[in-house]
Parts: sequence; structure tokens; C-alpha cells
Amino acid sequence: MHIKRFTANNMTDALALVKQALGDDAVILANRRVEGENGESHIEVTAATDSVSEGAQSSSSVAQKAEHAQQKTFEKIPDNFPKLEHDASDLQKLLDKHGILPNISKRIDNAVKALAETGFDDLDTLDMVLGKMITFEAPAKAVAKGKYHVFIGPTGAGKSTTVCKLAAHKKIDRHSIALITLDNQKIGGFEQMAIFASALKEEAYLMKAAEDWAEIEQAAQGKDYVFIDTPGINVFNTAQVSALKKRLEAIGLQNATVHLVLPASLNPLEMAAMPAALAALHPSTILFTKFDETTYLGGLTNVAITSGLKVCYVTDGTSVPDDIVELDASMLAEKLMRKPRLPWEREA
Ligand SMILES: Nc1nc2c(ncn2[C@@H]2O[C@H](COP(=O)(O)OP(=O)(O)OP(=O)(O)O)[C@@H](O)[C@H]2O)c(=O)[nH]1
Ligand SMILES: [Mg+2]
Repeated sequence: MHIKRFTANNMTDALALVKQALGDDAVILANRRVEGENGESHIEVTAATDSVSEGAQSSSSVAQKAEHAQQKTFEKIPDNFPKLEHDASDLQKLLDKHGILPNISKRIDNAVKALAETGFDDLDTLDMVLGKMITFEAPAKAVAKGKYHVFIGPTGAGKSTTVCKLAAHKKIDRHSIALITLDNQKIGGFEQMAIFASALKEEAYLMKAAEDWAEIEQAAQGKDYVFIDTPGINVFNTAQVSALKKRLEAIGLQNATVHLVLPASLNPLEMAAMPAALAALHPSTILFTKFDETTYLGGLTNVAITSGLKVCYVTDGTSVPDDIVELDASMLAEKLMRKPRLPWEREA
């Protein structure tokens, strides 16, 4: 039984309220005159009903009924309703965990699935797919003889260390080299290069201003490999990019290969945006550093795919000249097939 109290100015209005809320079958249980807050007189009617008819319900009972109806609807999901749960394959889930952007992991997964039908296993197919999606280049082509090699990238990326590693390898292989740095900003920037050069029985050259180039060019002339280190910049700061571009223009970049040096451990989204931010400097390769510091290879994979730049080396430690290796599709596939983990997580 529903029992409710209604208050109105007179009996006619009170009965109209009863009828509206409880319907024609409502029974008046009691009525009395009551005083309002300001002393005015009202009629209070108490009414009851056994059934609440359609169109004669309180707002709360309407809401309850709507909720009930809704629950009923959701209990019966149509058979052909699209699945709302994540239906990604195990491979795609693994790639997502690495931080590969969803549209890219989907593309890789689709390609792997298509190839899997030909009988290859996931590792081989991933190797083949990455080989198609990323432009891997052999070391002899990426760091070609007779060219200037300019290394650019964010601060602390490992540019100078990488220059030292590559220069040492060329020297060990009995090639002639020249070592030049544009870094007159970091304290000890030039000294770092000079100490290393003297260990190789070479000289390092500091190019502070455009006027220095004529003399440095003489020293670089005829060398098998000319390595040019640059100061680290905030790659999203357009003024810093323009300033570096201006300094490099003094050298003339026609005969230069510009290598973008990026730590593999960078934030994947910012990393993916860096080649575009540095487009004015025309990088043609990406060289990944600090491969030893992360197991999450999504950032590296994203930027290698989206930028279209050539990929050749990764560095995997601080040791000069040892910690630099060639990265190819099979090495990347093999690493991506391993679950990335934080230092305290055990390897699966
Ligand atoms: N773990 C690890 N550390 C590296 C690697 N490469 C460089 N480093 C270290 O990263 C730090 C910065 O290296 P640098 O070569 O000075 O970096 P940079 O890009 O020249 O730095 P700026 O000139 O200041 O922009 C140093 O402590 C290096 O030893 C690497 O592959 N792995
Ligand atoms: Mg440096």
C-alpha cells in the first residue's frame, strides 16, 4: 500500500493532487486543517492506494521504474552485438606494453597475422614486417666514407660519446679522421672531445663561429671520416633549432649526413615528434643510445617507423669504443618479443 500526504490551499486542490499522484482508486484516510509557516491556513489530506496506475506516479517511482527497465535491457545483450572487450592478439598486447602506438601495433599485428598463414612463426614474421616498415641501413652506408657526419639531438643524448665510439672504430680500422665540435656552451664540452682526440693521437677542433670554419676545413680536407659534434638543444625550442641550423650552414651541409641521436629511453610520444621538430636540420638517420637502460622499445620502434629515417646503430653502454652495435630487424624483433619489465620485475 502507498500512503502519501498532500497539502493544498483548499480541499478541491488537495483532491486533484491525490488523483494526479495516486490515481482514481486512491482512498482518503484523513484530512485536517494545518497552519503554514506564515500563519496561513491549508488543507492536509492523507491518501492511500494499493496500485499505482500508469501516468499517476510520483517522480521517484517513475525513476525507479525507468532504472528497472534499463537493467532489464542490459541483461539481454543481443547475440550479434559487437564485443566491447579488448580483442587484441597476444602479440599486439605485447607491442602495446612496449609503448608502441596503437595504430602502429595494429598494423604490425595485421601484417604478422597475414604472414603467419604462410607457416612462419611470430618471431620470423615480426622480423620480416619490421624489415619492411623500418629502413635499416648497413653501417658502411649509414656512416659513409668521404662525408661529414653531423650528430644532433637533445641534451645528454649521448652525441659526444657516440662520436668518440665511431671515430675510435674508424681509427682502429686505419682510416683518417677529423674531430670537430660546435659545443662551446657546455663547460668541458670541448675538453671532452680534446682529451679523447689526444688519446687517438688526433686533434680536436672547436668551431665557435662561422669565421673558424675556413681553418678547420683545411684540417678536415681529405680525411676519410669527418665527425662533427653539436651542443645539445631543446629540440622543441624553435629558436635553438634555428640557431644550430645557422651555425651548421656555415659548414655547408651538402656533403654531410646528419644523424639524429635519441636515447631509447625517451618518452615515446615526444620521441615520435622529434624528427619533425628537427626537420630544418635535415636528419637522414636516427642513432639510438642508452639501449641498455630500457626494455621498453615502443618509443624507438614508433619513431623509426613514423619518421622513415634510416636506422643503423644503437649504443648500449658508456664504454668507448665498445658499446655500439648494429641494429637490424631481427635484433629488434627478438627484443620486442620479450616482455618489457621494470627493474624489480622478473624476466618471464
Ligand atoms: N648507459 C648509457 N649511457 C650512455 C650511452 N651513451 C652515452 N651515455 C652516457 O650519457 C651521458 C651523456 O653523454 P654525452 O655523450 O655527453 O651526451 P651529449 O649528447 O653529448 O650531451 P650534451 O652535449 O650535453 O648534449 C654520459 O654520462 C655518457 O657516458 C649509452 O649508450 N648507454
Ligand atoms: Mg656533447
